[in-house]
Amino acid sequence: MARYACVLITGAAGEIGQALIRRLGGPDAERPLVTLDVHPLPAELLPWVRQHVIGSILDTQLLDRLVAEYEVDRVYHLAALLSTRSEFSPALAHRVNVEGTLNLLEFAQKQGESHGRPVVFFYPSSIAAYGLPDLEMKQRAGPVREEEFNFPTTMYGANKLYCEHLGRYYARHYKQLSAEPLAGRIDFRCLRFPGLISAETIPSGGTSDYAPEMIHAAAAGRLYYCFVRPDTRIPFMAMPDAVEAIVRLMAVPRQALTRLVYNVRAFAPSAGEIAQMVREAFPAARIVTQVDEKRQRIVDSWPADVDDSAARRDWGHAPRYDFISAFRDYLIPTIRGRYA
Ligand code: AKB
Repeated sequence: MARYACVLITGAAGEIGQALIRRLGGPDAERPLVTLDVHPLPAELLPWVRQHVIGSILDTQLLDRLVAEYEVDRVYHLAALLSTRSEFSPALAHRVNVEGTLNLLEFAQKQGESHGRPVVFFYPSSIAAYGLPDLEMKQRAGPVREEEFNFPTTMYGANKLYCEHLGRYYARHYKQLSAEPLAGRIDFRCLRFPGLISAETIPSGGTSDYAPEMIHAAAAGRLYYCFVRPDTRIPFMAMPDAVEAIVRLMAVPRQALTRLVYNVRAFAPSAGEIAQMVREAFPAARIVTQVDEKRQRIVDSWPADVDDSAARRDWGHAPRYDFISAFRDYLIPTIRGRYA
């Protein structure tokens, strides 16, 4: 069977997946995209990919078939259950988020061995990997560096932090006692994303979802019950900047990277400031605070902001959108078109 050098994207039907396909796929794509998800891709994305496989990252036979069929030299492993969803089904979350990632790392290792060079592996971690002990510390901590407060309070956060370590193991120490020479270790690269806001898609199952949900509800003329207090603050980033960050990180020569895991962020408004911005854009917006104590506790454990200076220094992370321009130049015009 023909083998193509290509890119594998898991979780391709999710928010980041769809945005990444539009950026990496299509007729001018450097490498064809093979995508994998338990859900079908939206029909308009099918021309952008070589093949969309409907299946699970837990299906190792399926992954073995992909190893045999394709020469994958880049993996974007996006599939995961997000933080709120994971709290309802922690054991399932562990299977999907941890065993699934282990399966993909094994897949990438086998691919690298069979074609004699390391597969470049992108893994999206999250601010959920942090856990601050209380609100006072959240206010005092300032922008948090990668190695600080690594005490997640959610299954999802624990999964993300552990999978960062798994990535480090596969990149630096895999089978260190084995006598057989290794053809190449995985080139593991990871971003700790803040909350992401897309104008094109609506997230599901996350705890940072109050921001995108508020905006999409206002544009659609729907009442929105915001599940966190107005003073709640975490970092965010517009989806095009998240995709740009992934593309930049993946393009940089390995020697330029001083770490495996990088914080990224663009702005850090409170929920009240987001609501204010939404009301200015959509004067008829109806936003009512109805705190969900459990989800509030999760967001309260996440940092009010993160320090992304390593990403800026090492590979030029430079988000195009700040809080105001994200609304003015990206969210409002695109979302207006969507609900017109
Ligand atoms: C979530 O809320 O679970 C995600 C995240 C912050 O990683 N959006």
